[in-house]
Amino acid sequence: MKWIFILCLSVSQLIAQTRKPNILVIFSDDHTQQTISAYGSRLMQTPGIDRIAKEGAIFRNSFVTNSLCAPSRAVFLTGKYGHMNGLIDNSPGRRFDGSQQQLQKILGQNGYQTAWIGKWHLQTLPQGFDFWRILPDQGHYFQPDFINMNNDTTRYTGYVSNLISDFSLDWLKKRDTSKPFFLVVGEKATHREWLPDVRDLGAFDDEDFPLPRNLFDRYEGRIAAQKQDMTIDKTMRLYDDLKIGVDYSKPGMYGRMLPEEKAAYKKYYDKAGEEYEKVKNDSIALVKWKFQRYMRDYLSTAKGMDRNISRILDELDAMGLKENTIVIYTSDQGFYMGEHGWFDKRFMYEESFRTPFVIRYPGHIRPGSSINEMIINIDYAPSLLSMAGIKVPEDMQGSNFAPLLEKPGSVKTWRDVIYYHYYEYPQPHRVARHFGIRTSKYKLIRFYYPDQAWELFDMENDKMEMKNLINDPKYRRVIEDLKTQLKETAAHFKDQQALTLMESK
Ligand code: SGN
Ligand code: CA
Repeated sequence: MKWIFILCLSVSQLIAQTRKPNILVIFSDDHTQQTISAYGSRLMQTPGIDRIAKEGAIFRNSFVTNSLCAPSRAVFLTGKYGHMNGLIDNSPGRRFDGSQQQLQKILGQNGYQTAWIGKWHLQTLPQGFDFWRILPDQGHYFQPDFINMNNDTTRYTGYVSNLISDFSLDWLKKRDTSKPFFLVVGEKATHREWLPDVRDLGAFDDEDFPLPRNLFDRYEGRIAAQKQDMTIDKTMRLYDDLKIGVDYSKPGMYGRMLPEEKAAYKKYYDKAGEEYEKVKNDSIALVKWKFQRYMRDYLSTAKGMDRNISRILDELDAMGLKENTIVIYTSDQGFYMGEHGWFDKRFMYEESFRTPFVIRYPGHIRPGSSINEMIINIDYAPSLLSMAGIKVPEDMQGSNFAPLLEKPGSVKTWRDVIYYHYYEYPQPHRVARHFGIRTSKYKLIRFYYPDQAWELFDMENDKMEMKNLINDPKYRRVIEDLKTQLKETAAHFKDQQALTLMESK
């Protein structure tokens, strides 16, 4: 196994020491690579995100440590796995310890002005930012409340993606221009229940989306997949998710809409309700119909967010900030768009294990760069610190990926194993606890609660992860070797719980 040793200062670090770059991170929620045209998606066009990739770089193999919202945000800010930063799941009562070392605090100590605006989800209030305005918990799409720094909660009129951009641009315009900035724009889109902006309703009505080949997966040989509760068929809700039969006079997410928004929604989804009546007694037709509706809502929500990303880029460039600003678009994790019959995330299978990551830094990253090395969200904090010429604390667990950007293909010592650990069980989707590794060729997963099970996938020949090879004698040597690597990797990242579990069996 190879680990990375960067001994000398890179070019970007030397430059950063003279003039520190601004850093703008657009951090969305549940927005997955399969729906982004820069990643080859044919489902929709995402010109805003694609522009960052075109003018900078796209990481084709970008992963998370734990495919869940709050844990992912904690990883971003600390550069550490959940078992080290203390936040392993979203469960009520689990609170992020904001007093610990975090990216924004280190940047602040090095002259940066820092802000987080939008979805936050870490339960405790942000610490170490000069400014924040956050959605409480998951937040709402229409007329959302935001918590302000004086701890008051205010309801704002508007659609969440537009408001988050308004607040972010406003902060940028009013910031102290004598300092470099670090701004995180925390998007709520594309989180469940996928409520599009009114102007995007019907944007995909002419499309007939291709069904994923494993939409009707029967989960043979994969016990955790058999027992989950996140299918389009059984888990997706008619009222809340598919917007059928909605009573707009009731309080809640629909009740927050303005009268004209309610009218537009009612008109649009009444038509969907008529379609539902035609398919509701045919179980196969019903799943296919729900899949199409889910795609339309999710992609329409993504469309509104992507338009806002274009808007933020336009304004940033118009403010003369293009040259000296690192712009990143990423999400807290990926998502299932019907693959395995699912929505949601959590599993170490590709669709939710991956997350988009594109980065622009004119003059430092060659436009149109495409990076194949495997990065993981523990890398974000150390990489940003390095690019800003700031020493990376030794206890951060990620690696600096800046050298990959300077001369794509020239770094010979990058990691060849990605480590994952997911904890949240049983609520809300009954996905068993598991940890594992992925190499370029294989994925080994150990499920440990409530059931004990191992899974092995050949990632070159079974990209959809349908065939668990763990009991195939042909792979005995491969499995032994991967188990050794899994132990070494868990030890490297100090995951004592995983090590103990492997010792017990
Ligand atoms: C809510 C959703 C779940 C989702 C979690 C976590 N249910 O509980 O479907 O998995 O959030 O999402 S909902 O009925 O409230 O929509 S995360 O992105 O915050 O991790
Ligand atoms: Ca999320």
